[in-house]
Amino acid sequence: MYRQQTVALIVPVLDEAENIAQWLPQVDRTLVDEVIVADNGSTDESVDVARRLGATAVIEPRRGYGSACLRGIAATGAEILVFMDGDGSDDPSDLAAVVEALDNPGIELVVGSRVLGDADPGALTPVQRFGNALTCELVRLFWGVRYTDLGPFRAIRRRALETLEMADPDFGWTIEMQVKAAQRGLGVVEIPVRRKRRHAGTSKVSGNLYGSYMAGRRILGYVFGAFLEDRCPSSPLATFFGAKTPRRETSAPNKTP
Ligand SMILES: Nc1nc2c(ncn2[C@@H]2O[C@H](COP(=O)(O)OP(=O)(O)OP(=O)(O)O)[C@@H](O)[C@H]2O)c(=O)[nH]1
Ligand SMILES: [Mg+2]
Repeated sequence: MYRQQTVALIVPVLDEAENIAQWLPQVDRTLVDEVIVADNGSTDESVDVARRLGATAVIEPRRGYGSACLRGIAATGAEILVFMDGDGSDDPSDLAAVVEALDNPGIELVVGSRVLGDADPGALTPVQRFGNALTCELVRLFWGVRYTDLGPFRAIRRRALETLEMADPDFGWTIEMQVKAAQRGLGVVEIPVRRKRRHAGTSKVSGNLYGSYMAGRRILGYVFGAFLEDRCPSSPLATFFGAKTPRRETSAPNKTP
């Protein structure tokens, strides 16, 4: 049972003080051993608010969503890691279902799908829905694994995460985890989660065209890059698309020099 293992909730934030004050008190602390707020460069009170409300706050000098997640992982030894957005758009009442799904036999990664769950009006933009559907279809075509979403609310066993050698410092983080899980044949399940609109503050990604464009480019670049590295590793196109996936032969265990 998952509760016999230690659980950390890791939440990357950038200027979300008002939102942290809203969602953090709603986290059922019987479900998680620690809440880690991973901040990189907030100019508001995010760190102070998180600490005051009982979370561990860690500061990552490198910018980017993935960098913050990596810092959060480094700050804990927990055996189960749960990730959630810090703007109040994920619902902490879904936490139990996300972690409990790890109790299903063979499951190592649980992805909370905002497409399968109820999304409040405007919580997922048309661009986000289209980008998600396109990306998931490409992952199905390239690696045969069906996802419906690249949602940030997810849980993974630490030992599985370590095999993925996560590297994306930015918004390629979620797709990197899902593609690598597919490539390595991890046990994956999606469960429905609710998606709300951000509680307060400013969108850094899907709420503006530039953010959406940059995230979309990064995500699709990752998928094509990983596919090319799989199928034709020496192709310069693989580098062009900016894939971060380590080549399989370099990460193969027990390889003699
Ligand atoms: N640590 C860190 N967190 C970030 C960074 N950029 C965004 N975030 C956080 O990542 C989460 C998702 O970013 P959002 O701005 O909500 O992006 P979105 O969900 O696509 O857009 P909206 O919810 O519509 O505003 C939020 O918790 C942000 O605070 C970053 O560079 N570093
Ligand atoms: Mg958001």
